[in-house]
Amino acid sequence: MNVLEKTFNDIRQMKIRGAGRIARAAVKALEEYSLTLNVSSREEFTKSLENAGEYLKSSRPTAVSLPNAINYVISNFKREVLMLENRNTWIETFRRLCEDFIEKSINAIEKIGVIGAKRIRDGDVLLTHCNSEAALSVILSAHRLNKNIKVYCTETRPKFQGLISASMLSKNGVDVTLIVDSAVRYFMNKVDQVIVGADAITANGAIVNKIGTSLIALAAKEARSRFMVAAESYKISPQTFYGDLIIIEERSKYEIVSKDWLSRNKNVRVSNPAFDITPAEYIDAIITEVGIFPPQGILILYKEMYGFQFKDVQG
Ligand code: RUB
Repeated sequence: MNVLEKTFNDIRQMKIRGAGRIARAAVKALEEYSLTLNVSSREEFTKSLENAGEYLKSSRPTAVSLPNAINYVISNFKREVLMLENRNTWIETFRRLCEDFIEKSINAIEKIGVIGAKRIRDGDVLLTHCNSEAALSVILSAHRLNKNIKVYCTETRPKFQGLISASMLSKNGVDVTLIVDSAVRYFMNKVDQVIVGADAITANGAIVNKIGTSLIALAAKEARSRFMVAAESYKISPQTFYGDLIIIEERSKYEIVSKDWLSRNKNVRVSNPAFDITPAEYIDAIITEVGIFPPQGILILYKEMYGFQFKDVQG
């Protein structure tokens, strides 16, 4: 199995998971793959990277960080490679672009922590869902500033990523309580702020995150608790401005029930969407590496950072 197949399988089987980690793993795989390419023309080299990129993009459909990261390194490469004559310089340029993306995306998580921690007050009770590096960065950064915080972690059925968060926070000395997903409303009156990550941010400021997030947002709104999202700017999907929808991944029913149970209950249909959509009106703010934005301002941020140009839509 080559590096592309291994990374594809690891992402699909969720050995590598979480939107940021998926993006970095895919870029690293592309970088390693580029070193193995034995081609003599720029065009062939670029085409091979594009094909490999499309293959990796198809590993999981929802996290926009994955296509955005791949498009970012390949489109920058295509711009730079026009000036380069020999194979070694193409490889070196692509390697630099990949490493640059990986470094920037790790720094972004740090920065989100620094910025987001300012919004957490001493004595705050927080709630987080699933396992998001960006959300945990905010919580841990507040903890390091000696803010006295308590955190509820949902277990996050069916894959229990909440246990990873609870364990990580607790190992870092944070006061953590693990709860089942359906207990969220029961505890919400005690919660000052919910903080979650995102797999995608749409042009109208909605976020796509682990299934159950939108229900938590609903409970937070009812209880007047703040609902904060921590996400790197490369999770914004400009394509949603033109009407494209984020595809919600449907995962195996066997993540929920055993084969044995299903064989005894043949008429029961099982549905297992992995993500849901929280509309902008349920979100107080989106914490990014460059600052805190109201969800409705997200396209302006994207335009400013990535030079997004409105294009003419062809029929
Ligand atoms: C993970 C999940 C995370 C986001 C953000 O889902 O929904 O909240 O990916 O994570 P899964 P991060 O476990 O199915 O990949 O902030 O680490 O990018």
